[in-house]
Amino acid sequence: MTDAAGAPTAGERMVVLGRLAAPWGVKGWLKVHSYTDPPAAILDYPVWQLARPGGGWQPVKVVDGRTHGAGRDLVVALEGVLSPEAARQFSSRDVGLRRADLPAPKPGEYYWDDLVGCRVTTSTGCHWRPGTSRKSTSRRSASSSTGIRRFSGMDAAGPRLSIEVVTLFAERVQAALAMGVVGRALERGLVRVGTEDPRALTTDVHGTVDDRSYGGGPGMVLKVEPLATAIERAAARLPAGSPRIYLSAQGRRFDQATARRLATLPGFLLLAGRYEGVDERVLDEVIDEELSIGDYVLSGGELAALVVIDATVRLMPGVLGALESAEQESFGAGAQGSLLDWPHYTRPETWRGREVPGVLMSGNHAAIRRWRLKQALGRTAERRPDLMAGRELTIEEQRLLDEYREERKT
Ligand code: 4FV
Repeated sequence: MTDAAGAPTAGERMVVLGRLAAPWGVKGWLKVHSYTDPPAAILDYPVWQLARPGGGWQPVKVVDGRTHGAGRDLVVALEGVLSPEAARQFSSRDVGLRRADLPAPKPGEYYWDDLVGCRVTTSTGCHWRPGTSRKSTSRRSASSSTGIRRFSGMDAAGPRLSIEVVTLFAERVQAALAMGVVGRALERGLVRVGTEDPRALTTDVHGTVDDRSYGGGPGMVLKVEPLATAIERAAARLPAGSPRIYLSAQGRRFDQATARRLATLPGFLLLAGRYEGVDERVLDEVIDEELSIGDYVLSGGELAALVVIDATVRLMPGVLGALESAEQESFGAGAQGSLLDWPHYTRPETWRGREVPGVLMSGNHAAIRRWRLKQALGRTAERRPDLMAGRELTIEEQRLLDEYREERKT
């Protein structure tokens, strides 16, 4: 149902086709980040519903549009939007469609939206549950042109990265993943995260997975079985050669370089321990490496697993939207390399008498780049001299660092 203005009535099932980004050009066009496959399919719908900041949707006619560069970005002209200023009010708004306006799927084909909450088993034995219906019109089936997903067998594209987490708290891990950047990547099928609960494999009435430690001492230890079986079952759902990683304080320190390495893999397994840890023979027999997120002891490996997944998935191509980028971040691979981040500011210009540094509003991009590099160098030298050790500073960097230190004196 729609109201007089053509806006969907409250409670109407909506699907999200994409998200408007920044204004583009001088005639009021906007960039749009498309979630449909192919991305240009979003232009098949002449009237979009734009999410209102306060809730609800507003219909808007699309008068023109085309793809823009590689990937999922397009540029569009919306009816009545004729200047960058007018376009700015539409930035970062979700582009939606009434579910009822989607063409009917053919037999054996489904919309994401229709699969929410289902447990999908693909021909390759992968189990997963499609997330919330934000992106329910992804078209992946080569055979159909009606924006549909065929599940008779996982199509060639499939997730770029498959992760399995062996944990006694599978639901908590899945729930914690279903939000933000990782949540969106899951929904878009860019990454798949499966879980395997060793307790589900126990045969005794108590569901025993742990026992007291040989040699005495407090606390319990996870038994070799059903843990090893759980690890091997989960590993069987991953591409061959996927590393099996145990999260523990005894592991090698997890860092951005490791996240970058994991983001290039087709798959990996994370073992989240509990109690005092796991029987060492499991590590010897079925685990490839140990990672630690820090020199402290957690009550379980789940949080560490979530840290590893978040830091890794956001580095995957296409996960961060147009407005976000991993390129310029701390510990990045880019020019900034392993420097701490520079300070960030946004509106208002003045707050409690505190000003935004003028250079950032100067529009002088060269001066802004220098200011940010100076801040990154200065803060790293102050807070993490270990990151500066062994870093060859360029003449410009050395001059900026000296400048920073001078300014700090005054
Ligand atoms: C940990 C860490 C950690 C070990 C026993 C969970 C605990 C229990 N994982 N970095 N630090 N894990 O303390 O990654 O299994």
